[in-house]
Amino acid sequence: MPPRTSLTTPVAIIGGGPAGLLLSHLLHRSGIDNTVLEMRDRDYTVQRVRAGVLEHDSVELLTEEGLGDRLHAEGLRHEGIYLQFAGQRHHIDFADLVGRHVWIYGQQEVVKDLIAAHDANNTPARYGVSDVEVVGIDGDAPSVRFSQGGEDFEVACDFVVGADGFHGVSRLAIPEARRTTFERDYDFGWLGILAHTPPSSDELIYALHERGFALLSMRSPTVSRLYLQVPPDEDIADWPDDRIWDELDTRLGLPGWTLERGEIFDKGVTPMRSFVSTPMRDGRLFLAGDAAHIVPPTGAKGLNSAIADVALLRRGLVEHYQRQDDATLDAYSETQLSRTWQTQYFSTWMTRMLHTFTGPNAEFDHRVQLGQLAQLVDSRSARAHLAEFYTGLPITR
Ligand code: FAS
Ligand code: PHB
Repeated sequence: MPPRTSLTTPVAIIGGGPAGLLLSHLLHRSGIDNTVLEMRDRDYTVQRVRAGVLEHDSVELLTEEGLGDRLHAEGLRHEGIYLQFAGQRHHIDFADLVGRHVWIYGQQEVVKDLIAAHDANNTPARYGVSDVEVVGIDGDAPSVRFSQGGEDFEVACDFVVGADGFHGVSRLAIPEARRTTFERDYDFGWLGILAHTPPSSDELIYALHERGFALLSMRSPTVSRLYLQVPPDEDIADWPDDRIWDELDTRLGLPGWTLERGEIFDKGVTPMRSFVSTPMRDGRLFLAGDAAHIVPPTGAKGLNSAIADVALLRRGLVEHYQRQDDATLDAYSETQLSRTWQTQYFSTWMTRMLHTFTGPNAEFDHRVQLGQLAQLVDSRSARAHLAEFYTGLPITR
């Protein structure tokens, strides 16, 4: 067995998704060297279709950190959303209610911008790594072992950041006895499509229909992104394009309004779950993004929560290296778990309000949902509550 090649870096980051790449970028801008280890190849990390909404503060942070040019040039700034139920569509005006807004800019684009920034700074991630193993987080000299291109490596570091998503290895490096997980699965999923057709609405439409939830979103003036609530184990093969468009028409349709159809170039079914793993720090290991928490996408919080985690981590690591002050790092898990449970609350609230549920109380529950939505439309403070959460909690950075 050839010996492992030894490397050193202050911060080893596992996962080259938005959380890992953004933290790496922020640390480099703060003069803190780091290494990103990603198991997939570069192109795969770019082509994965995921989130599409960036909160107010997420856009401010990306812009401050030199990642805003294409976002502001190609992203779509939205002042609100529509809620549709009982055959009517209602606008929730974020700008009027809370003076904040959101941007529509695909997660793929955020990852492309991050990779471009890393290339420009000559700090590319290591792609195609395997057998990643986190070692020694209890002591003050942790390391990460991995293989790449047939060679075995061990990178010694001061800190390990697990940004490797829900299916990653980092979270599992925390001994089970020191880890508690909270989860909730929903008995439905989302069938999502990307289509070459101009969006049929100027802003997102969230619809509760007796046949299930539907969402009209977009990626650009020529690409629409739409979702349908379907059973969790639905087979996409059972959904030819016409059936998808017909069902979207039924759930989103209103007299005098037309849903423009177009060529569907991507479709898939995503299960719905809520998940939190505590703590988000164990010794020299910190967790960020989906590695620690998952929300149903109804509140558009997944990517934005990952951004909030790494913004605070960067601050904590800067204070550690520049001022030998560990207060922010020591409070990281508690601070972000408090924020996480608030976003879990909002994402659950939106999911419960806008999806159809089965079971003995389904009919009663559906009318309660309609009552809740009617109250939202009638009450300015209720609309402001939604607007405050949807545009995003402040990002501490
Ligand atoms: P990610 O999962 O994006 O990145 C983790 C990275 O770690 C991946 O590149 C993975 O390859 C790598 N990795 C894993 N194991 C590794 C190992 N052992 N070694 C090295 N690397 C490893 N959010 C929304 O707001 N709206 C949406 O519509 C939406 N849709 C989604 C659809 C899907 C299918 C999924 C899974 C998520 C969706 N989300 C959505 C949430 C999504 O945006 C996530 O919150 C976001 O990707 C989180 O980013 P990261 O924490 O960086 O995790
Ligand atoms: C998306 O555009 O992919 C999207 C938008 C809003 C959501 C979820 C997904 O709540």
